[in-house]
Amino acid sequence: MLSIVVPTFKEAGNLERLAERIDSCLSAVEISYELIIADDNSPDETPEVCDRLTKQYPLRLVLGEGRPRDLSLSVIDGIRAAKHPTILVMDADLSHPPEKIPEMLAQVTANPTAFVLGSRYVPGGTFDRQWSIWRFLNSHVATMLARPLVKCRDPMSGFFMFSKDRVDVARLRPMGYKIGLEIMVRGEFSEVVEVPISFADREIGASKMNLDQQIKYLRHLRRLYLYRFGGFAEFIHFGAVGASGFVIDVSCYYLLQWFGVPHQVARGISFWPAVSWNWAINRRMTFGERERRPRGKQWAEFVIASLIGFSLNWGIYVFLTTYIEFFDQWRLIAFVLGIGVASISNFTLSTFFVFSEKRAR
Ligand SMILES: Nc1nc2c(ncn2[C@@H]2O[C@H](COP(=O)(O)OP(=O)(O)O)[C@@H](O)[C@H]2O)c(=O)[nH]1
Ligand SMILES: [Mg+2]
Repeated sequence: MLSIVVPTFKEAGNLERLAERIDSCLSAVEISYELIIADDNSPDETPEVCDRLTKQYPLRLVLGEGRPRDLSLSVIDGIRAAKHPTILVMDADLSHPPEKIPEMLAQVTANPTAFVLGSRYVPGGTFDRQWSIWRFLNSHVATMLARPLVKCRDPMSGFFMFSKDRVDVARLRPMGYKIGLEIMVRGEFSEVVEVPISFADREIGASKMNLDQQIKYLRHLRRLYLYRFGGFAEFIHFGAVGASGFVIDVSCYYLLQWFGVPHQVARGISFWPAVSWNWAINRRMTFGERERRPRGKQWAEFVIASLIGFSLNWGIYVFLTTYIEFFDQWRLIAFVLGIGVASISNFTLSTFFVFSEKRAR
């Protein structure tokens, strides 16, 4: 009672071996299944090969329509088309060993609320050691970035199984490659169970992973962090952007003086590149999921919000150090309090006014 969804793009050369290996290990233990090839209109022999395989195996071809090609969206097409209550997703290139499917199915059967993941990074799991240092680093960093979102060792894995009723497919909003991560984060699972796998490098065809996909992954991550941590994720991001603006501010301040500009004037000028930088990055990234509005007006609003923040920052410092003995002795505390209140004010004004458009989830 298993629906196997395989996203494909230009995998004609792998399909026969894939179908054959899946069938031989599932018929041996009498697991009934369907194999859904979720293809994105590959410009190769995929339709012909599928036609031929349909006569031999319980295989169906589902084609992506009316959207740019996207691995995750193809998997969603496949899940929608699935007839059985349990879904398995795997790659077509035989990186994922079909022989592990019975073990994964046993786990889902034992606990239907679990998300079962084929994992390279638990004891017993392996991957091809021929990975270049670049590929290894890349995968490692990508994995670290996803760790706060899910409790598992291999959140990047594309080999996973779950009960369909744990996920509201209409609410998934993935992009790019990491559909497993998307489902883990947005589905209702009691736990992630990792089954060790030996990940093999593909022998036929080529990988479609590229820089474009990696940038998509970062955007996808941001979306998931917002979903999981909401405004708090925005606040942290906003703070990091603020810190980078501070660096620009200080650099300009010194650079201008180096060119002979008096320090009071330098202070007045350096604010502008810093605040413009903060505005631009917040517009593109921190609040990038929100609808955009015309630049000029929004920039002016952000400047006003920042000036209010700066006045608060300065006012608090002067007030505390002038009227309260304690703060006059511990000026740094007054300094930090000023920055703290100003950050909250800046963030509040930004989130409710300057970038007030509703966030898409
Ligand atoms: N439908 C669909 N499948 C894709 C797309 N890109 C990759 N795939 C499939 O997703 C699986 C994993 O892709 P692969 O290129 O092997 O990525 P890698 O394992 O990270 O190198 C393979 O079965 C690919 O054919 C796409 O844009 N659309
Ligand atoms: Mg692959």
